[in-house]
Amino acid sequence: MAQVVIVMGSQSDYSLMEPAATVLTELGISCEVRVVSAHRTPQRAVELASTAQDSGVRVFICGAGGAAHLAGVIAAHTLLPVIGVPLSRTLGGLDSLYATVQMPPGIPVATVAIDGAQNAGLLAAHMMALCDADLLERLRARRGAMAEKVRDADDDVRSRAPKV
Ligand code: RP5
Repeated sequence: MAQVVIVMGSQSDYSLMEPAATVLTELGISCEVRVVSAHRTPQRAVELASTAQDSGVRVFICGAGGAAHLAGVIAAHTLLPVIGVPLSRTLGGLDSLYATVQMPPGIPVATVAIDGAQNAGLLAAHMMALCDADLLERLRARRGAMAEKVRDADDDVRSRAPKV
């Protein structure tokens, strides 16, 4: 199995969750994308979560909208780290945000922003970089490139701004 499993509650969530797969792939981390629902296929959710560690999975990323129990159900059945992505499917995503972030004590879910799938992918990469020096270097390079873009933008607006 892949190092990171990206799970979503419905195929209709795919476009919002794709950035997690994109960033992981850019960083050379293998990921598998699954549709498994905490409500509609609860047994499959339990089976996926409870067998993942022995299959070599290192991190779960779980995205769902509405009454989003997916990340919590996965977290309840594994000791792997679980990153939750609240999705803006209804109520602007606030329902999903609260459902994902407000886990009761004992079962943690590291929740990113509403529709924050890219950051979920990056956070998973940071976790994996704890014991992967090459990956750490790739993450450093990515940050360097990001900073360079901001410096270029700064130069650009400063050169174009009206002057007295
Ligand atoms: C949630 O219900 C899914 O994660 C999705 O965000 C939402 C709607 O699902 P569909 O009705 O589009 O399948 O469980």
